[in-house]
Amino acid sequence: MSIMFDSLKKRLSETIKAFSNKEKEEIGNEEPSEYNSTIANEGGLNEEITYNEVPTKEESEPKGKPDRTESKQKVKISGITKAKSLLSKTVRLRDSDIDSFIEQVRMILLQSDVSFYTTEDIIDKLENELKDRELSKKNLDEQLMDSLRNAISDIIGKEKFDMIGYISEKVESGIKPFTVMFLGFNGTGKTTTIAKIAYNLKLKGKSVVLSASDTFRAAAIEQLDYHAKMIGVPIIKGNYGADPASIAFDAVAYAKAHSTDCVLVDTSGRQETNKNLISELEKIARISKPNLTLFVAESVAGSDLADRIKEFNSHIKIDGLVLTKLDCDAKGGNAISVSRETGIPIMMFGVGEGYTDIINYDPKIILDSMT
Ligand SMILES: Nc1nc2c(ncn2[C@@H]2O[C@H](COP(=O)(O)OP(=O)(O)OP(=O)(O)O)[C@@H](O)[C@H]2O)c(=O)[nH]1
Ligand SMILES: [Mg+2]
Repeated sequence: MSIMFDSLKKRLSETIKAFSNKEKEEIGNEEPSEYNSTIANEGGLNEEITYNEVPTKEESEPKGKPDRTESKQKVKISGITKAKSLLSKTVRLRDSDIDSFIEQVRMILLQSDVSFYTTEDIIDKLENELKDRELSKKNLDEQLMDSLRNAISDIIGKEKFDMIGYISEKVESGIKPFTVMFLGFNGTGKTTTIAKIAYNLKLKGKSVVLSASDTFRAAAIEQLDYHAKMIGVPIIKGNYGADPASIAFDAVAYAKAHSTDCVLVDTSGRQETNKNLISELEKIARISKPNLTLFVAESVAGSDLADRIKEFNSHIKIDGLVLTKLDCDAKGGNAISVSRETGIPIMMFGVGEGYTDIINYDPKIILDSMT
């Protein structure tokens, strides 16, 4: 099962195609003498404009942050240059055209739940990529897409994360048991993610014990028990209503007694606003002393996800995020911006309901899924 940001990918590529076709058409159809008046009209300028030679690099170099309004007042391409541009294989986009293209990209990103600040950062970088650049007419759309990829890549970075490798290394370096606690809102995929990680750890030869510390939700214990049996790992469980921290304590004690490599602690879903449930979580963390705390969130969550995680993180330090349900036609925005907004790295993606439907975080996957 692969990640699908289908609608975002489709919208971005359609926008880029339409824009580059329009540009190519205009370049092809315009006569040099008419070109300048088109620019004047598009810029909304009523005054008469004298067309000068193309400014030198020094002249056109923006001082500090580029002022779009100011740059619109300048007409960059003379009749002579346009004639050259008709013949040449390259084109330099007009500021007004870059503006309208960028505006469309901005809308698509915002509507796909990329946060406001991250969107603005991507837009700034895209603007810098496109401004004053000679682009080849032949594959204009590919170059625009490359520019967008570069802009997004700057935001999401290049670092991958290998969860199973990371845990294995820690265990081998003597941190044993290595305890991972899972938390998050209701129904985001915590228990399923635990099962997936247990399955993959076992596959890599690591021993695992599960802690059924969701003693609250109906059937939560049976759900984890079912996975434990399917995967073939032990589970420590109590009764419903039992103290979840004491179950986690028992699981860690079991791991110590049996020389088990990892303890995976399930917890019940909760909202960041519920003080009692948050303090219950603090107690589980205090008693089980997790080496890693993972927040499991749905990639389909809205654009307020980062703020909600930050609130959670102010009570319990979250080391990493797992974004689930990326197979459910997620808008994709959270995968781009949630890490930057919260300062917490995404470590894994859930991409289905099966044990193998989990993949390590890799920024290239995000880029390939949306551009
Ligand atoms: N399509 C898809 N479904 C998922 C994924 N992860 C979990 N699910 C499904 O989401 C539903 C909820 O998963 P759980 O693992 O029970 O979620 P939870 O966070 O433990 O839920 P609570 O304990 O009730 O808070 C189940 O039907 C899972 O099969 C995923 O990556 N993709
Ligand atoms: Mg659960």
